[in-house]
Amino acid sequence: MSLDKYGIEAPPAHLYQFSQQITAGISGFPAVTDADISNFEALGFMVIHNAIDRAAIESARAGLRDLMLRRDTDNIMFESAVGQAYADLPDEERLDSVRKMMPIIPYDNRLQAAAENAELLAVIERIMGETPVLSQDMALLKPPRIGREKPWHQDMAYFDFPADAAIVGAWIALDEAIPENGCMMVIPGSHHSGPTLHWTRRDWQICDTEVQVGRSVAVPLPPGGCLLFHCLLHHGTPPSRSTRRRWALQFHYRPGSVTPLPNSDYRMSIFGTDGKDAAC
Ligand SMILES: O=C(O)CCC(=O)C(=O)O
Repeated sequence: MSLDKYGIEAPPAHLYQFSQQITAGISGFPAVTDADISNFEALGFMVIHNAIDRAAIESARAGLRDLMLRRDTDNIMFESAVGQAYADLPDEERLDSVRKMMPIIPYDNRLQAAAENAELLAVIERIMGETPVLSQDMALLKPPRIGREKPWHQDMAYFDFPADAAIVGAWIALDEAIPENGCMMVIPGSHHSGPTLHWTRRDWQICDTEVQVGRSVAVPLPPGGCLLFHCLLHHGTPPSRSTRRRWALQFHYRPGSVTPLPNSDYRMSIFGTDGKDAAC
């Protein structure tokens, strides 16, 4: 158990403004067409509603709840706004104090089943053109009122793989996710620009002044909805001041032929700022 190592500094007010909300979605993974796969290549993301059914949502929620209430794991990160009392919170308060758990599937078969969803894997295989392998699994919780932002970033800036590895993220909403409680926001097509410098500021993130706010779109999702996204897509989530909880699962899959690099040297040479005469 730990506290979120990043503080609770508020982001600039304009950072999560958006020009549009993507309210439409493909209904279910089996409905994904070849045109949808081409759209993913062009836009860097795909929105699927009814990706998992009510029973699967409830099963994943129960898995997360049980895991959050365990006191014998070290995979739980609390919101820093909760303060030092985090370890002793009563159960119900604890459920609305956790920001992140990683990993999750080693602890719970229900969460493992969510990551091994055959319909999800089939769509990712079509995107990648080869067999996907799970490379990271986590739960991302946005507690009511205190859920902190996830500043704009590219997931590849966190992964030690060659920068052209076609890693795909799957973000699955277990509660309704809307702008007010911290849904995903993306910059369509931004993956085509390649790696962007990241800075340690409120997080490991793209510099606020570099975010193309005017191009950003919000991706609200109903419970059971899924956002599939390219690992170089610029994305982030705003803080929540809502009274509504926002729980989500996030899985990343790599092409089976791509192997992890032994350390972060290559990643930092691309995404890091040392020696690059850049300012933020
Ligand atoms: O769910 C969130 O708040 C942020 C998700 C995200 O973009 C990430 O962790 O990479």
